[in-house]
Amino acid sequence: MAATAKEHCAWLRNEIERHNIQYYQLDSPIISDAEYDALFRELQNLEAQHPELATPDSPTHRVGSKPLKEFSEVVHRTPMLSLNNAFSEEEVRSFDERVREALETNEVEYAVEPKFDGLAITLTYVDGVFVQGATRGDGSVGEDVSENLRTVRALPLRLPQALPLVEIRGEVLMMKRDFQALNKAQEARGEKLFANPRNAAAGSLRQLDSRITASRRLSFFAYGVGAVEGMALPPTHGEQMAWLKSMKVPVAEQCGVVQGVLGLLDFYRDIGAQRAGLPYDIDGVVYKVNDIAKQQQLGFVSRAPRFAIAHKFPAEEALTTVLDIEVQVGRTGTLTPVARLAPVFVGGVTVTNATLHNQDEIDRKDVRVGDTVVVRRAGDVIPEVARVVLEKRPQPEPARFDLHQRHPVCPVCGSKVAREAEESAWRCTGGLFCPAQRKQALWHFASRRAMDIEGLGDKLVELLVDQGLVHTPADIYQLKLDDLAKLERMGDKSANNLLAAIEHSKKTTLARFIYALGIRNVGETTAKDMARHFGTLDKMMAADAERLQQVRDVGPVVAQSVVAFFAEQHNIDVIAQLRASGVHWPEHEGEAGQVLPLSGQIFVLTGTLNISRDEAKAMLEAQGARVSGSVSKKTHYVVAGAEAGSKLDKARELGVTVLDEQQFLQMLEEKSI
Ligand code: D41
Repeated sequence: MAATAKEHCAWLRNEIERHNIQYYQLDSPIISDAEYDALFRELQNLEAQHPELATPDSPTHRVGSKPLKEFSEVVHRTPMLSLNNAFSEEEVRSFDERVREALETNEVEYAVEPKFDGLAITLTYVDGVFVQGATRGDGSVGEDVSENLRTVRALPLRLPQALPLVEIRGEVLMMKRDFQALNKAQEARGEKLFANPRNAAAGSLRQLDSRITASRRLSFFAYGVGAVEGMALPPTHGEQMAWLKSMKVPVAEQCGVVQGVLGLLDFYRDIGAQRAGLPYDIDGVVYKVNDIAKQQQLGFVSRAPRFAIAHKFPAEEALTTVLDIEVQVGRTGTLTPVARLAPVFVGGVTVTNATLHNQDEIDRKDVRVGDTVVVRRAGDVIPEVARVVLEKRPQPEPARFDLHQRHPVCPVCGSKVAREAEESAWRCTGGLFCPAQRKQALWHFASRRAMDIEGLGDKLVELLVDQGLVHTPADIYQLKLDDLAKLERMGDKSANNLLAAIEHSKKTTLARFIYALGIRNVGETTAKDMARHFGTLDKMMAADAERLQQVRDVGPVVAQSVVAFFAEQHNIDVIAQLRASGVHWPEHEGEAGQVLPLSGQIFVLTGTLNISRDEAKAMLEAQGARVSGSVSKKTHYVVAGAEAGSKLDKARELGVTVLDEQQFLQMLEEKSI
């Protein structure tokens, strides 16, 4: 007898989820992609014909939906902690020692697992149904990526047991084979390639259009349970992971339980040996005290638990040859030597350049063109040349590399290069005449913490300079719709958005404006100090080196850079043009002449506030206060938000006044003028 539509629907769903588990959890697909797609389409058709058969947990919901405008914020029910790292056996031994001492025991049982190189997320199931997924964010607040996670076939849309609440923590990642297939497809479509599986996973998870996420094959592995209601969880981490597995949640096969530090180190070696053959990237292993009650006894330091540690694999190294040594010209003209390398795959990416920092570094390592070198790359760090393999140096020996001999003039603009006494870096003296410096100066000017012109990034600046549309920051404010619409890849809509962003940036602050000028040695903090001290740009421009040094933390070097900057007529002209175009900021008397309500008061912000940190900082600084990152005897006030940690403890220890958010806002209101 033919199965009813309802029965067939159920069979198809079951079959599809079974193949998901085969592919994502067991790493052993038993049907081809085409066969899988056929099952999927059959289910889609059946549900279309019989809408009454659709269920919220059907795999057909994994296709994505309308793009979002932005992700909303999710406050985690319990914070998502971070992990401390150990890079050596010694550090693992001292971790174990600390744990044993705190627990007053001779040997500890540990849960061990691979450390996935993915993105930490939290999943929420209500009454057994997947309702929300969020990124870790800062640990307290993440982004709601539910629509994207719903498309991830590796995670269940319904748990077999319908508990009122289950929170699952884990890592989203992309398997090596899916990453390779994705890049192949990207290449065929002429789209950008991802550097490594982690970037591909991150890029896919943070898509506002979940249909794109659905087209990428993301995987997921759980590493723990958050809040649970409706049952008591088993008392060890290992058993909790086994419970997750019984809930059809993917758990790494390598997870286990070992005894003592020797068990940890065995596991590390074991997984290290398997690493290259695993279907996904891992960057170490994680050790956790197995007994949950003991975990609680150990507690946390700041945001990382004392009961767990990540034991990282060493930075990857690879051999390659130096094809050439070139120089790049930085924003302030610094010439940075860069080794062009024969492409080599290391630490998950293909490396073709490595920084050599400066001449001193080249001398110290004695890197020459033609040398065989060891390149090293760890995590997101810029690749570097670790050392030269002297035995492999070509014969006859290539000459030592002398940057100044090779580049007596700037390779971009041909200006003279110069080096100040006691400085190791050579600089192009061309200033804004040099296109390389001009582009970076413009990019800095527009950047988020400077004038904050959204959409004016490095690519667009490059285009605007190369097309001759923009020479100085003042030219940005003269751009017209016609100029922009002519540019490659710029439609009317983006052109209008950019013009709106430019218009918006005209209203700024003196500190941002000073920072945006890109004066050598004047970073964000110095710019703020200058703005606070002088109150008006004219006063700052009129100050000599001696007056400038009355600003907090300003010494002769910074003062000289400021004097030199304002001594250039060109810079004065650009500033005048900017002001004439409507760039403006509130001016005041300046601290030099007047004391603000919170002058001299040092604040520390900690925990999660309802307003953003940047906002709170700006409000305080506007009243003359300083905001510091750490609590000391000099601190006057600590503002403590939700889940404040060690800084709050320190404040109490030192007897520093602690304000909650409401008291803080009230104080600002009262002190305001
Ligand atoms: O595989 C991982 N990347 C992994 C991450 C793991 N296996 N276990 C983890 N355990 C934790 C604690 C112990 C804090 C619950 C983690 C992470 N945290 C983690 N925290 C932030 C990112 C990842």
